[in-house]
Amino acid sequence: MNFPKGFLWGGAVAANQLEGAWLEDGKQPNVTDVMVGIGSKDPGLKWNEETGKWEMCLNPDKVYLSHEGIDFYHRYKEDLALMAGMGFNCFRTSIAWGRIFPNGDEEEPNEAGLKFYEDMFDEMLKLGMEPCITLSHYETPLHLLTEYGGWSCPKTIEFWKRYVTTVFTRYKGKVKYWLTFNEVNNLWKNAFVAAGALSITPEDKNDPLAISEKDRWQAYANILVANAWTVKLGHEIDPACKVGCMLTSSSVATYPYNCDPENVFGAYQSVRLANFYFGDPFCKGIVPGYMYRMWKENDCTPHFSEEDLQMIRDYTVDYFAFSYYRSGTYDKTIANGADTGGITGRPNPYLKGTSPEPWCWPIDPEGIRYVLNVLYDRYNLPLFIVENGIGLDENLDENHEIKDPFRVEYTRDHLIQVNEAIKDGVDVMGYLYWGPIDVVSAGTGEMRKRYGFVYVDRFNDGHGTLERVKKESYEWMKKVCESNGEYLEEDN
Ligand code: BGP
Repeated sequence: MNFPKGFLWGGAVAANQLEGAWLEDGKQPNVTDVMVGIGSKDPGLKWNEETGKWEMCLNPDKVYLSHEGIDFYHRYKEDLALMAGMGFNCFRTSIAWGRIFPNGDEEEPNEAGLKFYEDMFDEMLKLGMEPCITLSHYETPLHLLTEYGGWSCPKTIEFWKRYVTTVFTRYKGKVKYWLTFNEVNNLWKNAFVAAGALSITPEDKNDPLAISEKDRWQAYANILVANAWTVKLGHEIDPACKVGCMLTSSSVATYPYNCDPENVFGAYQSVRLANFYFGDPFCKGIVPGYMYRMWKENDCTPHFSEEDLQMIRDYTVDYFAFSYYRSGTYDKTIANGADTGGITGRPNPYLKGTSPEPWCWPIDPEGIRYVLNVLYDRYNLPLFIVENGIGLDENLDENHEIKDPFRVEYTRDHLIQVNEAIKDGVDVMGYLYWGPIDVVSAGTGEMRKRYGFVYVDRFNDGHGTLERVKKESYEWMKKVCESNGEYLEEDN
């Protein structure tokens, strides 16, 4: 195989999907705390006529599994040891911004939060795993939204600069790989979660998700500026660290459904409006013309000052990190759909799905080779796969075990295509499997959609012992990581 020496092998999770302790040690609610899953249409917010603001109002009939997660907050040493036991040399998680600045606009940070992550990163390093840390994984402090409108308000840039300066300084020398905004390119369809944006002068006081296009695209502009500041501050505070962007890039594998020129251009345009519209500013320092055209035609052009545009030009990212789960198709005759896996569209007759479940995604290993080549050709930056994995409805068998050959097949087939991309000349930094331990699903807010090489005993209704059990795939992944991928040759 062709995996370079020093290739990063590991797994990825997110604070809001596994830590739990949602209000412990000073933390205040963030965006995901008021949602059962990021796809839910009714966040736990209600308009208060008295104060003239949105306020948290959770639905008593719903189970917010993320509030307890898998109790990683108290069990992370045990869990990180399980991860290192697979030969991981890298582990990705996020810092919950609301543990460091609970409401987001405080002058001083919360020491308990800073200490928690310092101990966690030290534990990773002790176990031989490089921390790869996401600064915001859908975890914008809720107060920034209800008080200011979140990212649609330029004040949030200043709060963000204070947050990243604090963590870059505190974790200098510990964290080499930083990621800015997880899958921020979901902004086009989910500004509330992806961009932490909320209208504080709502037209519809019954729908917190209703946001004007003007506010949506001003959030986009503010995030581009904040991303540039993150690169600048990261390099000034810790010259040894690398700052990358993180986009969902299943959408790059959007295939024209047939050779109708309108489907060919339509598929290409779909990729630009779902992925490159962030990749181009983050990696090339330009706000693309196809965005100005779209804004003009819809009368929602955001404001960029000359300083903003200069920052965006001067401070582009060091690498491009992305998630890949599946491909999609574009057919002009039907509307484009999307979920946490990426763009949907008409089902691809050449691909089979993961499972009969509603979250059944088509399996397309060649798609990851395609995405790696397209992104490398466009941006010529090191590429880091920081999410790829398969969610399955699994349960312990009578021997208290889980045999998961499907997960081995999915992961092997994708890694073999990553190897093909490396042979194509693509500079691939590493592969982090999404959900190496069962976590709360982002899209559906379920425990039932299990990704892990390690099972966690918790169920959708919230009950469970939280016991950890290695699945059969655990030993397979250990062989792959410890052999720097060579095992894939024997095992194929
Ligand atoms: C991505 C998120 C992750 C993860 C993944 C799988 O969008 O970055 O948080 O959840 O999707 O999606 P799901 O959990 O919905 O299966």
